[in-house]
Amino acid sequence: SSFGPANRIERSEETHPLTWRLRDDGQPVWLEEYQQKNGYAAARKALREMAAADIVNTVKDSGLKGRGGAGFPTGVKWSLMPADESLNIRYLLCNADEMEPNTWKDRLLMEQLPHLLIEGMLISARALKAYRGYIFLRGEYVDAARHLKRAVAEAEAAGLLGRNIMGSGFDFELFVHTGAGRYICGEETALINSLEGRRANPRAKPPFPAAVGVWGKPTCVNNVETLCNVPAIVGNGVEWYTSLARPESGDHGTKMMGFSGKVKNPGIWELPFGISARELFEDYAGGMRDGYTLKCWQPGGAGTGFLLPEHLDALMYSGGVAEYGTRMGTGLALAVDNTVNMVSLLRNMEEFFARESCGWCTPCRDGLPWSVKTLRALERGEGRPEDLEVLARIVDFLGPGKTFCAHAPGAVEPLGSAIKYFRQEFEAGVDRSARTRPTTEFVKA
Ligand code: L3W
Repeated sequence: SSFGPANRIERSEETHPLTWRLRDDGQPVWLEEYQQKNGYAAARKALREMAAADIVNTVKDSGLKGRGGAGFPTGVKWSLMPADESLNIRYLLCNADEMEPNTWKDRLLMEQLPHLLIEGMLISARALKAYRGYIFLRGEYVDAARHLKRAVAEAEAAGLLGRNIMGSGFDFELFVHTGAGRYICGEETALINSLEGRRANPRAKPPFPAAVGVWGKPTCVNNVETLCNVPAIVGNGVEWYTSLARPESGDHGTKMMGFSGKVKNPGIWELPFGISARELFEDYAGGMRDGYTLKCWQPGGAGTGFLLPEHLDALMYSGGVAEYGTRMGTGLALAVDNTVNMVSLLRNMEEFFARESCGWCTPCRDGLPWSVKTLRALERGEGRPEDLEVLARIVDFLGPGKTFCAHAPGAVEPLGSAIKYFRQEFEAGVDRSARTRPTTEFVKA
C-alpha cells in the first residue's frame, strides 16, 4: 500500500476530507464500507436538495482550485460552461492521466477510494448538467482501472449511476477509458484528442474545452484530486472547508503532499495548504536518510523549479511557493541528495520531456532534443564553451507563451533553475580546449 504503516497519520472526517475513509490495511474501500462511512450522502444532498447553480456557487465560494498542477479556480472553470440548456450534450472528463514524475497522489485516491472519485464526478456532473463522463486513466494504472471499473459497476447496480439517480431525475453514465501511456495525454486538449481517437496533440486555446471540447461539445476537464474535494465541500459546507488551510495560506482546503528521494520516510499525506516545506520534509518525510544531505528539492513534479535547502521556509500553497520563484505544481516534492550530479539529473529529465513531446511546436520538438544533446556532451566532459549559453537560449525559447501547451515551459523550468543554482556543475562539463561552434549551428539544428 502507498500508505504503509510508517506513513500513517491521525486522520478524521473534520480535518482530512479526502483521506479519512482510507483503510489502514491499504485495501480499497468498496461501496458498502464507503456508504457506512457516510459515502454518497453529499451526492444525495446535491441531487435532491440543490439546484445545479447552487452547487456551482458552493464550489466557487469554497475557493477550490485545480489540483493537477496549474491551480485554476474550479468554480470559475465550471461557470464557463455555456448556460444554454438546449446545448444538452456536454461532458465531464476526469483527467486521471497522472504521469508527472514523482507524482502518485491520484493513483492512491483511485486505487483505495474509487467511490470518492465517482461521487465527486456525480455531483460535478449534476452541477454542469453533463450526462456523460469519462475517467481518462493512465494506461499503466492497472490496479486503479480494475478498482474503478468494479466501483462503477457497484454504483450502477445500486442506482448511483445510470438513469434517474436516487430518484432525482438526473441521468449520468460514467466510463473508464485507459490511455496508452503518453505524458502529453495529461494536457487537457491532448486528452480530448486522444479520447476522440486522434493523435494526442494539444489544441490551441482558446477555444477552451468549456466552449469546444470532446466531439466539439462543451466539456469540463478536472483532475482526480480536484473532483475528490467536491463531496466534502457540498456535504460539509464552505465555511468548514475554508477553515481547513493554515490561515496565512491563500489556498483553501487540504492538498495531497509528499516527498520522494532519499528521505527517511517517503510518502504522501493529506495536509492543510500553508504548512511549510520544512515541516513536510522534516516532520513527515523524516529528513534525509543517514549518510545523505539535502542538495536541492522540487516542490511539485519534474516541471517545477529546483529550490535550495534554505528555501524550505516556503509555505506550501501556490502563493507561498511562487515567492521563491517557482510553482507548487502537484505538491509531490522531490529531495535531491548530495551524491547527485545536476547535469546527469537534468539530462535524465530532459530525455523524458524530449521523448514525451508531441512534436507539434518547433521550439519543443527541436529544442528539447537539443538540450539533451548538449547535456550529454557536458556530462561526458565534452561540452563546448558556448554550451551554457545554448542552454540559456533553450530555456528562453521554450518558456511560457511560445508553444501551444505547457509541456515545453514545464520542461525548461527545472533546467533554468538548475543552471541558476548549480552553474559550476554545468561549467565543469565544458572542455576548454574545444573549438567554439559557430552560433548559427544552433539555429540550423
Ligand atoms: C477558461 C481561461 N479556462 C486557463 C483552464 C484551462 C485548464 C486550466 C489550467 O497545465 C500545469 C503545467 C504543468 N478560460 C483559462 C481557462 N483555463 N485559462 O485552466 O490551465 P493552464 O493553461 O494554466 O495549465 P495546464 O495546461 O492545465 C498544467 C504542471 O501543470 N504540472 C504538470 C502536472 C502533471 C500532472 C499529472 O501528470 N497528473 O498533474 C506540474 O506542475 O507544468 O504548468 O483546464 O483550460 N482564460
